[in-house]
Amino acid sequence: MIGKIATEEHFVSQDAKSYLPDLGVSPDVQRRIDDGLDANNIEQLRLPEMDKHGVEMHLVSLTADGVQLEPDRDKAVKVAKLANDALAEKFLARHPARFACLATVALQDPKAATDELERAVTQLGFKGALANGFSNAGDLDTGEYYDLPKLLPFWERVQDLDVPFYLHPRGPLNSQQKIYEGHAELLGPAWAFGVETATHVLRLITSGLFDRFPKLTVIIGHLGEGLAPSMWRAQNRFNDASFGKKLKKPLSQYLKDNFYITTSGNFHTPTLLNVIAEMGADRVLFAIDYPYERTDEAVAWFDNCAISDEDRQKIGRLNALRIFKLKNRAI
Ligand code: GRE
Ligand code: ZN
Repeated sequence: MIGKIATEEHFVSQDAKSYLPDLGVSPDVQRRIDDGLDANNIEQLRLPEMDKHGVEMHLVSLTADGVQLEPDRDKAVKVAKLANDALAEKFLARHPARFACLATVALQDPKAATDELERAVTQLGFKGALANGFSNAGDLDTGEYYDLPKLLPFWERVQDLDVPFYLHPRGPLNSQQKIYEGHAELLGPAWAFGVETATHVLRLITSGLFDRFPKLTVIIGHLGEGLAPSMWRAQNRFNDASFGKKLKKPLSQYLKDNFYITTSGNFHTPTLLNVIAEMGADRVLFAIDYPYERTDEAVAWFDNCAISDEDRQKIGRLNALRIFKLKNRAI
């Protein structure tokens, strides 16, 4: 398929390099993530790879853990602004037809994050925001999840601006890694990223956030971080054990009404078919997870997987045009 739009693609900015998790990435991945530091590398590495595989656009975001890892609120706010400026200058200004941007927001400071989201969308032309999981606030043992009441004005602004918010994974707080002891291989994207993000999503839903802001749109990657096949059971037990929490709709209905799920780093047809069955093809977006995943592998799978051509067009391009309000250029 030509004209694919990939929606969870990453870069790193100079000031956010220190927030990269130590996950032992290969020199090749390192070289590719570094392209955000040097605009020429975007032309030498990223764009040729996109061209070769029919990827028209990357929705680019600051890679994990990003400013979410910065416990100093003021510093997090500053680094977020600098990252957004670097993204605008190095990607968007130079190649506006090939890149669209998701803003970094320092949610340690909800007011500053709200202002920065507004600046990024209205002044820089960004299409939404992305955060890498909970924010450290004050120190590295303090994690703030986004169902906290102080985040409500931020969510209200996300809804008012009518832009999506991408909840990208990060690993669990240091104090909550007991279950991974002796299993560092499970702490990162292999497992813990998904558990952390799926639980965060359920916190958002059961907090009533989407009853308050029914038009909010949240995107999650990795074919739903395991959520889609778990919703029936979660609902069944939630009915008996909701601890007084009252929601207007079943849990799975919020997933259908308020969430989009991307294919980032999960190129597996049975899982995709399950997500389509639970959510509908209008709620699924193509993503690679550049540079952590290989474009050739993602595309060889997506272009040939057993879905209808109509669904492939929706997932590969049309849904992204709609929700990010991108210009539909002739392809
Ligand atoms: C990701 O963005 O999903 C990711 C990282 C770091 C390592 C691996 C990975 O941010 O998949
Ligand atoms: Zn990613």
